[in-house]
Amino acid sequence: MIYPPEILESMREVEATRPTRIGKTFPRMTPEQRQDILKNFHPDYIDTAFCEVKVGPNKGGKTLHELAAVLEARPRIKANAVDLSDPIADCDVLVVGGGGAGASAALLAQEAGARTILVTKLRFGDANTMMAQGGIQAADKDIDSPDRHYLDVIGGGGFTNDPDLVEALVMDAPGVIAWLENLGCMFDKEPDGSMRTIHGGGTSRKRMHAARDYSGAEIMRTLRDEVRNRPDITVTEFVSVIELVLDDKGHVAGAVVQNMETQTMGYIRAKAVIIATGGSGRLHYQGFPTTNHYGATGDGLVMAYRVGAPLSFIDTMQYHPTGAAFPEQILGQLVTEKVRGLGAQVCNVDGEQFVFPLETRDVEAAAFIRECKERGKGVITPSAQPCVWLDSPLIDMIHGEGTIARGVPAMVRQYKRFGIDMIKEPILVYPTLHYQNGGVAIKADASTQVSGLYVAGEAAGGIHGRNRLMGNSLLDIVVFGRRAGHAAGEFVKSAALGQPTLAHLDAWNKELDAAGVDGQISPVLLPDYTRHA
Ligand code: MEZ
Repeated sequence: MIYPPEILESMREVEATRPTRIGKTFPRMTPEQRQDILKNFHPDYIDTAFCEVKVGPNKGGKTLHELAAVLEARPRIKANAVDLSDPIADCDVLVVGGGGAGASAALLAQEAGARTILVTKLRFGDANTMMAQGGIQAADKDIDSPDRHYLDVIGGGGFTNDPDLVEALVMDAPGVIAWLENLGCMFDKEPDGSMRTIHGGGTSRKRMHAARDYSGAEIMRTLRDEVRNRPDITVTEFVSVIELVLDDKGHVAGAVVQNMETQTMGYIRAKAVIIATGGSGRLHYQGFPTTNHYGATGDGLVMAYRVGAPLSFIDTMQYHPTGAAFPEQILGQLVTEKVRGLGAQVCNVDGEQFVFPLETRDVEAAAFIRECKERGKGVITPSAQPCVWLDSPLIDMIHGEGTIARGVPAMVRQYKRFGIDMIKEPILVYPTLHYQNGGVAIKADASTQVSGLYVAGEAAGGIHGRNRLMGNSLLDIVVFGRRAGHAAGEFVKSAALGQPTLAHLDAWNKELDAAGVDGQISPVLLPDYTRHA
């Protein structure tokens, strides 16, 4: 028990109301209430956080200042910096990124017969995939169907999603679960051997499949083992892609890579490139802490944008309602939605419920912000962080002793390190930057407007519209990773490369000059947390 006295006082209120709250969940909002709370309290609606894009395919559109800064930035290299006549490696398909989307893409590209190289700027598996806890959605039970899943995804996305992408997502989902299981992924099962599934925010059926609360790590382990077991896929770690190379006809022709340790650069020639570089939480939009891994700096968006690929939904980010708010050492880290899926309620400083625990993430996060900022009913931590209670002890009271320990063991351990026993004590949470809703615009085969360029996973945009539901990210990385790998593998069978060139960098610099933009340098590669005087 490490809560300071003023917080303990509020915790006693939560304990006092707990018996009266069992079986009495706060009602869901009406569609009108949802719209209202989003417009007034969701960070996506803070006008001053956004600006107009000045250059590139999205010119005239709107994005967050932090993303504009990296999109409208100068390249790391000049067009003549690398000898493109002497590649350091040659392949059919180059996969950029070592998370679940990249691994899935590499597997399918290899199965299509493509000579495949996967490069990743950190270790293979250092990715947001690894950080995803609560589960992966798939309508693979009799009580459910892909069309129900489809409606949930579209409703969760505010009816803005690209319908073709959603169709691909939900139709492939049952097959993806079977594929992963076949590769050795250990999903939670009921005693009769059937899949154990629970609800997530915005789901109309229990279709969240999990591996305890380390679902992403289990999926990543499975995919990484499979890639490693196929010797004809080359995996190179600690090598970042810093620019895409085109040929003289405008097709993608590989990439310039940089060794993260020695800084030496080289050209990898490829007939197709799959960007699977993940999200950009480490840009800390609007000053939010993040659940994202250390390398989530939006590099793929930057490089695809520079070769002319339009981006979609770059004016919306996902703030996961339950980021850890206390203790300070874990500020912003993920407290999985599974905790609410198992029955934990959300309470204010007086121990009162104020929101249905499984509203869609955008609405749930906005409700937390309203409770703290407008109603003044948040708890304030010693570091002045407003937050609300997540009443985790309810779970064992509803489902029986041992449910929390079995369901979210990693989370229990995380809090125990700081002297908090979430089985017996509630925990403090506040929205944290979790997911990049948008990204490079793709078609259902993960292709883009640039010939030979494919994008999968969090770097792609359109699947989730303006808000993603829990468990659809672990799903989309595999669905679109597989689709990208397959499509790129087929594409390269008839692709013929022309002369490789980086001339687009000169054109890009001229466009920046003409727009009067003298930006920073990107891709960022790694966040800079050093203090500058
Ligand atoms: O899909 C996600 O973002 C996810 C599984 C997160 C979580 O709350 O566990």
